[in-house]
Amino acid sequence: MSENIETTDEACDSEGFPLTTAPQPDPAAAREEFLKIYPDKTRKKRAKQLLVNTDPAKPAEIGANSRTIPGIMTQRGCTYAGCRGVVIGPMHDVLHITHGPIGCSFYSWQTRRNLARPQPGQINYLQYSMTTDMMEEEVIFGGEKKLAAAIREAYRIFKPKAIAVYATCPVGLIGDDIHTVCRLAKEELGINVFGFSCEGYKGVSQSAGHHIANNGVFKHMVGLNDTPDEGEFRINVFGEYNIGGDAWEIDSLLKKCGIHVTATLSGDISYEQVTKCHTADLNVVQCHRSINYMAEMTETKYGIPWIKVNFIGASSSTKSLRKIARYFDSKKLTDRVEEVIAQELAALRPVQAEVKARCQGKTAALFVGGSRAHHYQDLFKDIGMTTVAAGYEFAHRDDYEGRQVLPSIKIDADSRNIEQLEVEADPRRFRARKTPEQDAALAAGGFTYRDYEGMVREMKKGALIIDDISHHELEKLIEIYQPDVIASGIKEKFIIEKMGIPCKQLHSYDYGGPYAAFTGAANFYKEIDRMVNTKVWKLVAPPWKSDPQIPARLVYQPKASRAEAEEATKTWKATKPIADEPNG
Ligand code: CFM
Repeated sequence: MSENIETTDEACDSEGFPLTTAPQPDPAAAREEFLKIYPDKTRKKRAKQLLVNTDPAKPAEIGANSRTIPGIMTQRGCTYAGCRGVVIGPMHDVLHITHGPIGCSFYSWQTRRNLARPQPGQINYLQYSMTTDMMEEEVIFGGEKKLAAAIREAYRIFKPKAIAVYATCPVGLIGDDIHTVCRLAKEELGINVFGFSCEGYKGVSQSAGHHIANNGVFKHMVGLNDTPDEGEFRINVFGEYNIGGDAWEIDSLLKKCGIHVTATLSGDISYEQVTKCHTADLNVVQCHRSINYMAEMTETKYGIPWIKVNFIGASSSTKSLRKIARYFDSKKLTDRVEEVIAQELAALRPVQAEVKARCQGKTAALFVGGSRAHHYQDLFKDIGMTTVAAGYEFAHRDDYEGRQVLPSIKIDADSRNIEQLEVEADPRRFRARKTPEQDAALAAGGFTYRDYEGMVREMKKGALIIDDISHHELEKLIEIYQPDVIASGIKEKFIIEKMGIPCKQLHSYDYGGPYAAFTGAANFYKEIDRMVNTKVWKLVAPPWKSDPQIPARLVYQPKASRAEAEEATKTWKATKPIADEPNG
């Protein structure tokens, strides 16, 4: 049985990618064009992060997870964002307190759209944004007392089961000992209180925050409750954060198949569910980047194996369901999974066919986070669109090239900065989920564990792979490639749209979604159809198109001498402010 929803398609090239309607530029020449503006040192570094996919079967080494060069406009966020905002933030009945100035807390307050629908009797703190609101006085004299008071106050008002405290940049700089404050609060209040040293500067991006969060959740929450859920085929869905309700789609799909989700980490999850996730029998990993640490640690300590899945796109969801069924090796489950796949595809096919007729041959470029730039390519492929360029903001080499490169990744000072927990098998609770014979039988049937192959192998030959793309490169990409849609985030969105290309935000989904599973796929198809087939973007005329003076004033002069630069500033001051220009 085929895993693809379209098996034969004459509109595809020899690699199976949809043929593009418009002829595509030479990628090597485009790459040169992107790089040529940079000074030598910068160009050398960016060249390692900007590659042409010359041989998808043998991905070239990419300079991922390295520091962004100052002066380059990056898409990245900070370590605090990766810890508080991404991995732990969605836990809806853990009370999150940011120890820091007010802005860190404000900007991590619900901007990510990880939705929660607490069960009866559960509480949802996600609407709240709690902070110690550090001021000058605390930065000078220390903020530990204020933090202890904030924990007490929060406890008095809310009586939560658990409080998590997050350190921001100034906390690390002045050396507040949040862990001792948390330990004392835990003793005093009799609830679980723990801290995260996730200062924004701790790593090169939010990726460091994921690792810190995984460590903390593993140390302070996982394993506290040994009572397993009832239900057969118990799994955890790791690396799914319920953006726009995605986890709910995945949950209900799995439920239809008879698969029980003990915990989704951490989309719409309660404290209680996290504490018992070690009782499940399989971990399925959706976002490898943000949670591979947890998958590895729970396997070592408790014996739960993990597999990579992807519930984004119809073909990928189909493959993932079949893989889970193969693992459990139950005829009942396999039959049920096939029934569900057939039903879901029957409902989806008419939508897919209708949209595909209008989108076939169009192109997309994706620059998002550490997993979606890969996963969403399948959704575009479902509707006949090809990804001509893609990159992650902060992923590591394994997310591009596959986990087989892990042993060859050099640990630099920035990575060494993040604690690597020493984990051992739990003498009492480690339980191998399969016998060696069962594992051998699975392997003989082609089943693989811990099997993330990375993004590059699944991309078209000649596609551009761009890590931590800069605004300059993005603008050049638009000029040269003119993709029909770009999927990225809010920081790029309006630049892209001003250049006449629709932008689909893949972080918060622009208030759309869900896009996961078959039901979500239908939403995505329709959304992309609407975006790439509207004429509105082509009708947008930026002012510089009708006023030739504007580009002359704004153009960047990299080789200008000091005197020339000063002269240019005078001219700038002498001209009228842009706001007064007639709007072309
Ligand atoms: Fe994983 Fe995510 Fe992503 Fe991510 Fe993120 Fe996100 Fe993302 Mo924004 S955990 S790596 S740190 S799939 S918030 S839900 S969309 S950058 S691609």
